[in-house]
Amino acid sequence: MTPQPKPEDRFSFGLWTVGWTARDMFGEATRPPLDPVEAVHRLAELGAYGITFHDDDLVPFGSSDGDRAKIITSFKKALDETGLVVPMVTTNTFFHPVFKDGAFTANDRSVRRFALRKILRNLDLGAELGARTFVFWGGREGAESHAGKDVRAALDRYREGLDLLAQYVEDQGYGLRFAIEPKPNEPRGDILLPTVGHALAFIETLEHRDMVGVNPEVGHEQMAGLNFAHGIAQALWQGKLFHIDLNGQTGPRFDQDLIFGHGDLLNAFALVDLLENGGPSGGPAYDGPRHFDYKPARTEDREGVWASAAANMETYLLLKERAAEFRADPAVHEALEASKVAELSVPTLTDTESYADLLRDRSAFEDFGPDAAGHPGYGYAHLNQLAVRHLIGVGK
Ligand code: GLT
Ligand code: MN
Ligand code: MN
Repeated sequence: MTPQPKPEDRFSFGLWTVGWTARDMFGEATRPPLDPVEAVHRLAELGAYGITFHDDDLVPFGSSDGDRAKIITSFKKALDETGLVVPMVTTNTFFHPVFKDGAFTANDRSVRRFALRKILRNLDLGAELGARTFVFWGGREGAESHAGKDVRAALDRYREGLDLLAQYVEDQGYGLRFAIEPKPNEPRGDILLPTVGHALAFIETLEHRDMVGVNPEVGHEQMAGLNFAHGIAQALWQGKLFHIDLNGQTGPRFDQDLIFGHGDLLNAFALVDLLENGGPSGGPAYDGPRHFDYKPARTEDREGVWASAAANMETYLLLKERAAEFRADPAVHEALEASKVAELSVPTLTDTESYADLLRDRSAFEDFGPDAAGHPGYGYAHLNQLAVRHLIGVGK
């Protein structure tokens, strides 16, 4: 039986994903523009619960106030008709030529002031539509040259901008949280805050650090050769996984934005297992939206777009089923035991011990047998093969 997505699964899609007309660096659009109202209806029919957008995805850049109001009204009507929600909103600070050197970190100060105004206006819209998360993807915040960008000054300006926006959200009582989306490169040669780790470290320097977390994207970490599930585990560990962009990528290369699971499937399995079963008592470790940020391939027509949207959700649900079976399998329990996985949760010193006690403990060093302790294997190969068997569907 193929699992059917339901609103409780909390699947959401960017309007720019299913709405992508497939114009790329090398060729014209292969699909006509998609009306946001139609996107809302089709996504609701497919079982999604949410839709997200950049200001300019919904209201074209430069629209008059009158047109803007009309577009927002018809979009809200579609939301009311379908029950679809807007869990997240983001701002386009990368498409227009004015942002070619960045938004928060453009060398030109007037561009930075314009960017802040554009974002402030979009914060109002996000709050009006009930969004809980506001994403910042700094695609143009970066450089191709060495001396042209003072990185430390750029980080000062990035922080200044986020501090100002967070203060605004707090003063307005919007209840929005910010999520920074890292990416190592593309469109800039090098982008600032290139990985989850860089973003987490930067967040700690912010004035309103409690309301700022990360929005990691599968492909972006994998472009940098990193283990996505590990990055997510650290973000969870630091209480900073505010949102997530699910898609597929096959190793370090350009940003492929494939359907979720259509890249590194084993890491996608590890990720779903972590999100769904990695909580303290074996339940979900993350309760936010499962947001798909992919690009329907240029080869797909409109129906292919909806098939690909459905494929994202189906893959997630199938992996969730396989992960539940993996966790319930007695052979897996035995293997976890043999690999001493639970022992890692036991603190290395007891809570009454100090380093002085450790220094006095002869069994920890003088009488310890490193050769004997270094002898047995950990059995990870067997454990991983059990995961592969479950993933392939022959685990039972
Ligand atoms: C852009 C980017 C995505 C970001 C979006 C949010 S826009 O398409 O490639 O990864 O999530 O700004
Ligand atoms: Mn991407
Ligand atoms: Mn993304």
